[in-house]
Order: sequence, then C-alpha cells, then structure tokens
Amino acid sequence: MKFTLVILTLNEIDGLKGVFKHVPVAAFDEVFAVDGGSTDGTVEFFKKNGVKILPQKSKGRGEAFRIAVEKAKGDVLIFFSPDGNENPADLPKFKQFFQKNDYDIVIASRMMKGARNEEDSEFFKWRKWANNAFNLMANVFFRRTGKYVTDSINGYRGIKKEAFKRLKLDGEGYTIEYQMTIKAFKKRLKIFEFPTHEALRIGGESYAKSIPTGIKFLKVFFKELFGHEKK
Ligand SMILES: Nc1nc2c(ncn2[C@@H]2O[C@H](COP(=O)(O)OP(=O)(O)O)[C@@H](O)[C@H]2O)c(=O)[nH]1
Ligand SMILES: [Mg+2]
Repeated sequence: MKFTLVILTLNEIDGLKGVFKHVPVAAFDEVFAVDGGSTDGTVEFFKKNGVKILPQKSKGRGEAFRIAVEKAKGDVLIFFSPDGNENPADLPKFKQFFQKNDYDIVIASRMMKGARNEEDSEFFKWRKWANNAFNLMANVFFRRTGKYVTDSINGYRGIKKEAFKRLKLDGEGYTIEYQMTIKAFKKRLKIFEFPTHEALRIGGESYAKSIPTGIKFLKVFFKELFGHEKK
C-alpha cells in the first residue's frame, strides 16, 4: 500500500515554518502540497524544501482535495494542514492504522476520549459545540453501521483513493470533510478514529468564518438528506 501525504495551504508561512520540520516526509511514498494561491512566501518555502506544489484552478479546500486525488500516485492520501492545529506526530499513526486494518477512512478526532480540542481551555467552546451538533446530525441521519463517529468534520484524515472516487464529492471549501463523512456513512465505508491533541493555530486566524461556514454545513446536510444521489 502506497501513501501520499498532501499538505494543504493558503498563506500558511508562519505555521509551515513551525511545523514542517516535524513532518516525517521520508515516511511517505509521495509528498506534495496543494496551494490555494498563497502570496506570503508559502510557495517559496515549499520550493526551497523540495516539495512539489499543485496550484488550484478555483479556491477552497474542496477543490484542493479533488486535485490531490486526481494527481496522487498513492493508494491512500493523508491530508495535513500545517497551521499548527494538527500534530505532525500523528502522521505515522495514520499509516499504521491503514496498514493493519481494512479501513477506508481514518480520522484524527478532537472530540473523543483522550483527545483535545483547540477550544478546550475556553469556557465558551462555540466552535466545538457547533461541530458536535453537526456531527450528531450526521450520525443520527446517515450512519447505518459501525461506531458513532465523534469528529466528522476534522480535516486531519486519510482516505483510500478508490474510496474517495466512489464518493463523488462536490463539496466546496470547508464542507468537503463533512460531506465526505456523510457520504461514507451512506455507502457504509469503514471509518476509524483515533484521539488527537489539537494545538493552537500558529499564524493569523482561521479562514473559516463561523456563521457562513455553519450555513454551508447546513446546506450540505440538507442536500445529502433530500438531494438526488449521483450514480
Ligand atoms: N489548498 C488550500 N488550502 C486551504 C484553503 N483554505 C484554507 N486552506 C488551508 O487549510 C488549513 C485549515 O484552514 P483554517 O483556516 O485553519 O481552517 P480551520 O482549521 O478549520 O479553522 C490551513 O492549512 C489552510 O492554509 C484553500 O483554498 N486551498
Ligand atoms: Mg486550522
């Protein structure tokens, strides 16, 4: 089984500088970045470090996921965002879980027992609560088999290339992971989660604005609930 590591960036130079040195690049059969049009030195950083860059034709993480799957040579893609949230020490774990078991998707969960969420030190955990609500909806309405999935939204995940193609994901931007999990529920794919410790973002602020992103999540949810399935 061959593994492709996909690094996702949009103006993420501060995070990259802090995190990239901890990424076990040599452990992967292929490593490339999909970049959404950075102008802050991110592209130059990748070039200096010998990481191939795939540019995007249109914006958003959804498009980035699709480009990665189109170009990847590996059987499994692991998606990594170097903004400081995701712990690079988890990267080898993804490989081990796929190698030892017949999983289609492996998710690093910020919500399960033993995990930590970025907001856990705060009193009002708005994003965490909203994520948990969307997550509950996905489980209740779409999961037909397998264990309760605790973090259907997190981008820190791996998926078999063949499984991704079967799901025919058209989700835009930050909805791509939520749609992936919902469609995987529908198709009864095997999903596995392990606990991760989410750290704080290193540079700048998240691009995912809470209210507009939440509305997009709702749209995806209802589309999956009432829409027609592409064959
Ligand atoms: N390739 C690509 N990466 C993106 C895009 N938008 C955001 N990212 C990256 O996706 C990761 C997560 O983004 P972030 O704004 O932190 O979202 P959050 O972690 O959900 O709050 C970061 O590494 C961003 O640089 C995009 O349009 N294309
Ligand atoms: Mg982030």
